[in-house]
Amino acid sequence: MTTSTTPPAPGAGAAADEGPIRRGAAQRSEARSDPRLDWWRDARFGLFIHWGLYAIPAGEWKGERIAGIGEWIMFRARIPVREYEQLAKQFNPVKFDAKEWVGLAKRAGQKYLTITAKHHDGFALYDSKVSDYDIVDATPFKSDPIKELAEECRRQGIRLCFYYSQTQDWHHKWGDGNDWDYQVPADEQFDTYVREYAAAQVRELLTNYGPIGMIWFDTPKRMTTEQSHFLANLVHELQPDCLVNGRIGNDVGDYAETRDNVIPDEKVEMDWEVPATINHTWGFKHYDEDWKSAEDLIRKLVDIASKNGNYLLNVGPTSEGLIPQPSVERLEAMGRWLDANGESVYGTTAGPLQGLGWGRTTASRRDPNTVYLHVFDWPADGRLHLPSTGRRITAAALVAGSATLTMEAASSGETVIAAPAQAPDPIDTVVRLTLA
Ligand code: H79
Repeated sequence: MTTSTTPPAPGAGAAADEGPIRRGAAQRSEARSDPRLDWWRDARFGLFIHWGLYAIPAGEWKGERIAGIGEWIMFRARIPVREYEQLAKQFNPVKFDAKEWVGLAKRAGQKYLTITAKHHDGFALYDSKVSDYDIVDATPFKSDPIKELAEECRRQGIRLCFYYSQTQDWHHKWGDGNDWDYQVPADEQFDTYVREYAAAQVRELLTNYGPIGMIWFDTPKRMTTEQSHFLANLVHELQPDCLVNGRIGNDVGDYAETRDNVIPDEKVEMDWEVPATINHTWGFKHYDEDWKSAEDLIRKLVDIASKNGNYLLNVGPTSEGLIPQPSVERLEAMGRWLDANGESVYGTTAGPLQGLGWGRTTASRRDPNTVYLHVFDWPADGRLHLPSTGRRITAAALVAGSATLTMEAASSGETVIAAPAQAPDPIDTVVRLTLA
């Protein structure tokens, strides 16, 4: 493991995904062994859920399709607060089934679930006592889906995590971002919003739903270093093991976040995660039907793992509470692949060979003698040419089905692995190497 990428420092800019990777405390060397992150490093794969009032317009406002990501419709169409908040009266997700959602994450092989407790529109998807703008007080549904998800996650062994938009709140007059209803809040007003309102909601989320894996903050924008520390400290006071992602801002998080949907070109020597969509939106849009294939998603997961990252893959349920079927099918296909090949992803870190044309490598975090080859492009002659890892290989075997493969050392220092003529798995055939 000689190569590493040092990502450029994060910009001070506005967009969530400005700069290639938003760093956190994770970049500091002592953080790399912080055992609080062990479950998350082992997990490699999580489910993101963007769900809120924006699922009702689903990308369309007053007969017009609004460009951009679905959960941004209030901003893009400059919908006045008094008008947008009326959507709450229609939010009645009678088909919501916590067991089904958590079961999907489970079947997909995802180990954590991060749901929007509050997105930029300010609507709380849980029973908040510091606001009436929440699913229990403002909707005919009148019940708290987060409570049900917390219970199901506990039952099914999935870590529950919360997305919380700490900077932007287009409903709160001192939150950031709504310049069509409100004056831009003064620094003291924004500070009051962060320290009183956002903090009170974060406190509720960490007090009322049992152990929480992580709080996923977003778009740090105008957050000061003091404000970032204030919220991160609050999280850690309430639940010391709860992680804070890099978008808390000012390098205060426990791990780094890349830009939305952007996978780094090279391995990154810190704890990091890619938040990503299966189609192009986070919140449900009824006409976004451009879904990435299962093959693409599986290879992205492996690509990310091979560079030491986590994949947080999103679904946007409908206002009725259903996860779109194309998302379900793709996640299930990923789960089937992971059922057979999971040992090459879970509990792994970046592999010793980077920049391979035909595939990727991962390495066990616990067993220094186990390396995995992920073969995306199967060699036409069935002979896999492996550059030297610098270590002697004592055995090679397929992970799925466990057939042993024969090897020969080539004069170039390469190892040639004799493999079946046809790719056993056209998406990614995994070979386990045992090193001396
Ligand atoms: O929650 C998801 C996004 O809503 C959030 N991050 C992910 C995880 C996010 N917040 N901000 N951004 C992403 C950057 C968004 C920029 C855009 Fe736009 C929103 C591009 C189009 C709509 C801002 C508003 C720039 C043009 C219009």
